[in-house]
Amino acid sequence: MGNRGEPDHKELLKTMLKIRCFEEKTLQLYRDGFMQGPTHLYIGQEAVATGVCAALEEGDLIVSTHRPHGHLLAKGADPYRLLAELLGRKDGYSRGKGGSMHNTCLALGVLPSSAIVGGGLPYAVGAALAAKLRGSGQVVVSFFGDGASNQGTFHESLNMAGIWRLPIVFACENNLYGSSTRQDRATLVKDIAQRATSYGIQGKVVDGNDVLGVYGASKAAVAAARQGQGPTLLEFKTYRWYGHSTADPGDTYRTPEEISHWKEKCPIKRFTALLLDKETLSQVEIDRLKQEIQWAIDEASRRALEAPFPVTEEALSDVFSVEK
Ligand SMILES: Cc1ncc(C[n+]2csc(CCOP(=O)(O)OP(=O)(O)O)c2C)c(N)n1
Ligand SMILES: [Mg+2]
Repeated sequence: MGNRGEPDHKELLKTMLKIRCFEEKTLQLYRDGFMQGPTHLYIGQEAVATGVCAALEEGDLIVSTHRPHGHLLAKGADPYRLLAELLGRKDGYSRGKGGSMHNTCLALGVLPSSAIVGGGLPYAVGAALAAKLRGSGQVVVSFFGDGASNQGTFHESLNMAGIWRLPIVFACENNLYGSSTRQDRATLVKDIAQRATSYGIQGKVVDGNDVLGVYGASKAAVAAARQGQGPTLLEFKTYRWYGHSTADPGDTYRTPEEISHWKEKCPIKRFTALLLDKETLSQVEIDRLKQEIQWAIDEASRRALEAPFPVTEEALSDVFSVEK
């Protein structure tokens, strides 16, 4: 998969299926009592992480959020190491001490993610400034939600990235809710992308359930960033199928009609229909792909459940702030 010419459609489907399958496994592990705390599922939003990351070059960087699994997998994370982290095992990306929301893999260009809503934007801007000063040619993507766009950090970050024309793409995943608050109760502008105007940068609304549309918009924004034209704010309209986290049933503030309306717009179903229609892949090939991914995730989960926990003696190593 590259960002020159057309993306590899089979790879795009594979990545979306991998994220879906991984998240279904995560939910099962949570329900079976193997995880220490709730986690935020990405099901329904797969096209965003997949399309955005497919538009990046290998050395480019991402900063994720409290809903990070999809972003990491799309950037090439190993499902085994990610599941190991979710289960608190020492093979995890943060050696079992970070859990779902704190995964880092510098080799893959995944900078530390944070549970602080809007907390990732300023250091994504810092990373973009570093890339510019070093002349590394890297582009940074900062993922965040609609809720985060009301944090001060969002506004300061867009302003600073704009005036310094930094190589960054702001990827806002508008899934209609910040926890249980509907976006239009918290934000009066119709489109969050409109806010780009305030900072003199480009803003664009994108159908976040259309992986090719996500890819196309991201590719253009990444190219502009790399060529020194500064940042773009992309707003991806999408929806999370499950509750805010596994601790939230998600059905007290959303109607069944709304949920089923968005399930109809499933990004995987939609892309699969397109591939079948264009005869890029046959139903048999798609079924085989799904089966292979399911086997790989089952195997990753089996290994992660057997993997050792970190030893007590290492409880304080790699921890940068310890209360005395
Ligand atoms: C600064 C801060 N405020 C509040 C919270 C609690 N919180 C966690 S996620 C969340 C909602 C975030 O909504 P959004 O940015 O739209 O992301 P989504 O969960 O929809 O992906 C809130 C309020 C937090 N983690 N950090
Ligand atoms: Mg949201």
